[in-house]
Amino acid sequence: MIKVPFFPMLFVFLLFPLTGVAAGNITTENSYVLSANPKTAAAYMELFNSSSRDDRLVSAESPYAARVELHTHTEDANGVMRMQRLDDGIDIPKNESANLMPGGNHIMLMGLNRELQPEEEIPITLTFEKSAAITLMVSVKTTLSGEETGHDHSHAHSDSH
Ligand SMILES: [Cu+2]
Repeated sequence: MIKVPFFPMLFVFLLFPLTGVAAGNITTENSYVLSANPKTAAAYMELFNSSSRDDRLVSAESPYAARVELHTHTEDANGVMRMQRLDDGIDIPKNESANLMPGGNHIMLMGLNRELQPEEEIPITLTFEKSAAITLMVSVKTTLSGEETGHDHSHAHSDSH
């Protein structure tokens, strides 16, 4: 006689939300948002694919942004870094991470309906080709300008007051 496998129990367990960062086979770490100006911001994070199949981040959205696009940076002939939209999404190979970071791939939030405040958390929903969509709360780090350059500028502003 065949024993009843315990997998159904395991499956039910996995359906419980794990603090909102783990669902399906994609997990996120070290997520944060940098806002360059009142209308745009970029989200960065590490996406880890623990499944046995390649996956892909295909889109993202946030209730605070009119439009969210997946971007990368490419260097043009003059050595100037420019943002470029990734229409095919961002690959997350099996058992590997996709690292979204300043100067590289990022999630671009455009048309913010209000100015983001440092330390607040904003919801971003990620949609994948295969894994279930996840919504995570991403904290806003700073509102430094020039965040898209990938350099860690620490400008000494000479405010006259
Ligand atoms: Cu961008």
